[in-house]
Amino acid sequence: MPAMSDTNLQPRLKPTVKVERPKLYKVILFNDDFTPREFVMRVLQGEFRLSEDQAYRVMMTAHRRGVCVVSVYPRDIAETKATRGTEAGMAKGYPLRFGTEPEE
Ligand code: TYC
Repeated sequence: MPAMSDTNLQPRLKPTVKVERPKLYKVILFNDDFTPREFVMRVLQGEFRLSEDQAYRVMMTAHRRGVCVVSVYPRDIAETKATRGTEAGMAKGYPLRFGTEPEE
């Protein structure tokens, strides 16, 4: 215990507030045998704002390997974009599917 004369009676000027960086979520594109390549690219460009080049690479990676990470976002943005992408396919009768997964 410090002697009373050593005790700092000044109020702390800076409150200690800890903010954590929100966890990011991956949006995953799943391959299927029916959705046209052009349509997948259109969704990637429109909903996920990928360039034509990026959209082609992501689409072809999912086509060849089964899945591809499109991008990472905070949780609610990732979920909204995945839902909108999946619904864009449903509206045309395609089984196109996007999912989300937390980043490690
Ligand atoms: N495999 C589809 C076809 O050959 C194209 C496709 C690519 C569909 C990627 C979905 O995530 C996908 N028409």
